This record gives sequence, C-alpha cells and structure tokens, in this order.
Amino acid sequence: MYGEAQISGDSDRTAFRRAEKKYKLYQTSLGRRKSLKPVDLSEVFDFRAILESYNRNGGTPDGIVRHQCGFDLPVFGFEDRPGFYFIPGALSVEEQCHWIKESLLTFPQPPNRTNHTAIYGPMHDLFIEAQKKRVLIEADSLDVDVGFTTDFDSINAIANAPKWQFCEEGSKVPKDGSCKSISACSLLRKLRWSTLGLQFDWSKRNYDVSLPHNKFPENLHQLAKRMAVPAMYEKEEFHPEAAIVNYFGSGDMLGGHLDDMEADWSKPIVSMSLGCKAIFLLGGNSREDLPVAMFLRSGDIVLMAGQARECFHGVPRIFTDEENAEISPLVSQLSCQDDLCFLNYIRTSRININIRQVF
Ligand SMILES: O=C(O)CCC(=O)C(=O)O
Repeated sequence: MYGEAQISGDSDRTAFRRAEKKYKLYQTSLGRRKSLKPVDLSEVFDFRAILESYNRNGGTPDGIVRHQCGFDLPVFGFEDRPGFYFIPGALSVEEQCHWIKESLLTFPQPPNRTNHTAIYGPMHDLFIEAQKKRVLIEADSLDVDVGFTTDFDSINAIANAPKWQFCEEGSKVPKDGSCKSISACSLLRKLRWSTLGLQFDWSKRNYDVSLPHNKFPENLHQLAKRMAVPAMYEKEEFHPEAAIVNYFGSGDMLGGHLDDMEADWSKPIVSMSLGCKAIFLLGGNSREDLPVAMFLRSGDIVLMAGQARECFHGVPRIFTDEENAEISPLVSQLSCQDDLCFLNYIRTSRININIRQVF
C-alpha cells in the first residue's frame, strides 16, 4: 500500500490511478537544483474554507451538505457520497500536540507492532533513541563475551536476548565491516505504521487476536467514541478496538485501498490527521470511479461509515514545505526546548490515526 512517489507502467489505467498521479509529488532535478512539478489544486475541496464561508453566510457550495446531526461541531459531507463525514478542525492545537507525542513515544512501543517489527523484532523507545543519535546493531555483531556457562537462566537469557540492540554510535562493534547496523534516526524516518489494540496482520490482511496486545488506550477510546457520533445510529455506541497509526514523510503516499477487514461496516472508521497538510482521495466501489480530492489538515477528523466503507480511498500527497504544510499553530505550541524534538519531526511529517471497531 505504501510507496514512494514513482511513475509505474500502469499508472494511469484507472480513474483512481490517474487522480493519484495528478496529485503526487514529482521532483525534477536540473543539475543540482531540485524543483517540484507544479500541481493543479483547483479541484481539491477545502473544508476549512467551506466552514469559514458557512459561518459567514450559512451556505455550502454545490454538492456539499452540512449534516444536521446535532453534533457540537459543524460536520460536512458530499451530497452523492453517503456515509462520509468531514469535521474540520475537530481537535484543538493542544489535543493535536498530545496525539503527536503519543504517536511517537507510546504507540510504537511493544507489544504494538510496527513495520520494523518483522525485521528487527520488538523495538523499544525508537523516538528517544533517535534523539540520542543511537544505532541499532545486530546483537551477534556486538563484542560481548558470554563465556561458557551451565547456568540455565543465563543460557535462556542469551537465547531470548533481543537480536538487535540500540547502542552508542561506534561502541563495541567489530571494525571488520561484518556488523549490521542502522541508525535510530533512519529507522524513525522509515517508521510507516504502528498498530494499537487488536493487532492487524498485514501479510494475512486480518486482525490476529492471538498476537499479544494492550487494551485500546482509554483516552483515545473516549475521543473516538465522541467523534464517531455523527456517523452512528441513534442509541448505538462506537467501541474502538484497534487503530492503525500511519506515519508519512515527504514523498510518501498511501495508495488507493479499501478498509474491509472489520466485521460490521455500518460502524465508522474515525480518522484523525496530525501535522503536515495532505490530499485525500475518496473514490467509489471500483477504482474506475472518479475520486473527489480534499485537503486534510492537522486537527481534521474524517468518518467513513456505511456505503463510504466500501469506497476506495488513499493519500497521494503530503505537503512538507513551509508554505503549504500549514502547521503554524503546531510550530508555536511546540516551540519550547523540551518539545523541539517533536516539532522537528512534525515539520516534515504527517501522522494519521484511524480507529476501528473490529467486531
Ligand atoms: O492517512 C489517512 O488520512 C488515511 C489512512 C487510511 O486510509 C488507512 O490507514 O486505511
């Protein structure tokens, strides 16, 4: 699903692919100068502008509806796309900062799995290790003398020791080039997803309830339950059981896909955007259906329920340049010394937390 922006042979076979191609990042190099291919954003819906105009004159553009659902924030949608709800600026800047920190410090912690787990095993404190500029080293390469022992506890400890360990750069490593290592900074840049609550098995594309997992975080549960209300039938409650946290860097995209692994599609997916602005594509049941494009900004929440659950969707573009990322409230909020590490990350990144009821 993930991919760097690249042109592939069949890239314009379907309407969805054509839209992805239209919006994704193309960098051209002229000598040493890199420039971005200009992109036509005139057809991208901007729900923040729609909200501002609604607040001024009570109207919405053709094709856009304001859902009258008694929710305490304005909720918009498309006339011809039932089940899709857009809540612009749903999260305060403080809430956004809180979830950015959680997404970097807490959510990737074992037993939650990340895209790194299959290669390196459970990995603790990646964000902190990256700030310390430490390096992940294959334990076999470390110059640790375990000696000879008949003590079964020691033998078990050695057998169960993590295969990869974070170390100071340059420490204890043989100098013969045999050592496998990767910097924590580089791993952080390559962090693509982590999973909360019930763990999603990407290879089998289903939830593997046998995998060890923590209870779904209570404060995220409460937030998602509150935000899901516009998409819920009366007297029903949303029970979040799992979430996928997506991490995007410059040039990353999330290809068109369906979220179809949950049992009950009447229940919404609650999807929160944090950090740099992105373009979201909402298509139809087939990749042949022409998708609509819209901006997603930090603090926006999208709900996809019912018919919208059966629609292809994806994120072809994030904007990491200062002018277009639109993260100035986060820049002000995260400017104290202790928060600069989060600011440095989010200046060129986007995080999406999408929360699901699985059963
Ligand atoms: O990043 C987003 O806004 C959408 C994420 C998504 O579609 C997914 O994880 O299934």
